[in-house]
Amino acid sequence: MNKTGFSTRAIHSGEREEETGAVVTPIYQTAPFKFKSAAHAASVMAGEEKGYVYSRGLNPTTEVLEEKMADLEGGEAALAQATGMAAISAAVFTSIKAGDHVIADEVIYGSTYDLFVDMAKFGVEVSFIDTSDSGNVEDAFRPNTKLVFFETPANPTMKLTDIKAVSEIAHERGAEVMVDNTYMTPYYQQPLACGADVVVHSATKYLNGHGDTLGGVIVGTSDFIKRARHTAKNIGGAMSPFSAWLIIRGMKTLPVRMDRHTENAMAVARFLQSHDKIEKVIYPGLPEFPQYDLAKKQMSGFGGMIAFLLKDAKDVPLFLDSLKMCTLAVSLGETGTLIQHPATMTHAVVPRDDRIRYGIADELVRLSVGLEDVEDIIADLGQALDRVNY
Ligand code: LCS
Repeated sequence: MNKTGFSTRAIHSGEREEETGAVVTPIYQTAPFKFKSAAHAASVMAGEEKGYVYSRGLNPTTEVLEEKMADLEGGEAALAQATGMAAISAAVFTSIKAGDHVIADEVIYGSTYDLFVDMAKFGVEVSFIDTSDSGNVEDAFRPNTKLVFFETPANPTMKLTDIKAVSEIAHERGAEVMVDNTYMTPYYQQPLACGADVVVHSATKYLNGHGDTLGGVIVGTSDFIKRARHTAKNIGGAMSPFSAWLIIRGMKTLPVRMDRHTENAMAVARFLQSHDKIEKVIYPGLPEFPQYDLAKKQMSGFGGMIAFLLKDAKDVPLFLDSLKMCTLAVSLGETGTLIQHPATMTHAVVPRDDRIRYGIADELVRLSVGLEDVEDIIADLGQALDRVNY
């Protein structure tokens, strides 16, 4: 299916001819699978032939999602996990060992940041730096650096990292590059084609798109995914077949949803930009975005995430509490517009001084622009901003 278009592949890749003629991938809601014989069991367990054994390791429904994601990201193989964090932990534990050094961007999702902070107790050193400046990446390298990890755009500040430039620096020095592609999805950005080695996702977000399940995916070479599957099987964070089924269903409409998210976000960004109570709007689709040229080079669309700063942090609670339709909730990438305050919500785990230094200001609000009529999103934001007085 590789030569067909992205939308076609989002629908058809990985899908199988079912014996029953089922057109939609069935949910194989089973923990174990029956062996044909003792000899068959021994051969499958020894890895001499492929077979399903136990859904913590491999499940036919989840496998359809894995093959679809591998194809869409342009990787050799993929592994689905119960959550984005399960996928990121399994991928990181596959990549590194005690004594290694990791370079991580300082602006990443709060739990990912926390995971890297925790790595110290396993004898792994992590340097949090600003990877948007490739020079910083070069400077942070040590002889034992094995992994460079970043999100682009970064949650929540929208800062971009040049995947190609950082991959070249890392590869010259023998390190792997892992990119969290949750914000863009493979529809808008394919990190492997830019030189990265591994892609991770929270499938909870745009891939599923409907906010009704958690999920995570790792994409990479067959060798990396084989090793990750081994690690992940022992950690135990397998994706449930029902979650896989929901995410497969969501992904069939990924391109149409992403295009509408982008169209709505562009209009909302322009509205916020023109509003006198807003200090600054950060959206990669605006020509004023500091890395607009990199955005156009590395992404084929700008997505549905916007960050903006109110003029005064003390007005954030009143603004959020005044919204009538936009939902005050963490998470992102679903049908309805979600709004949250990173300083007190998704990034509350980052110590305040570090957080401010990283640009995650107290005034910063994160908006996941949904698929509602854009006039209604703008009207709701407008009436809430009217309640804020300076
Ligand atoms: N990567 C990114 C970029 C994320 O935004 C998240 C979750 C994860 C990984 C982890 O995925 P999960 O385990 O939740 O599936 N981001 C969230 C957020 O911004 N608000 O709530 C969750």
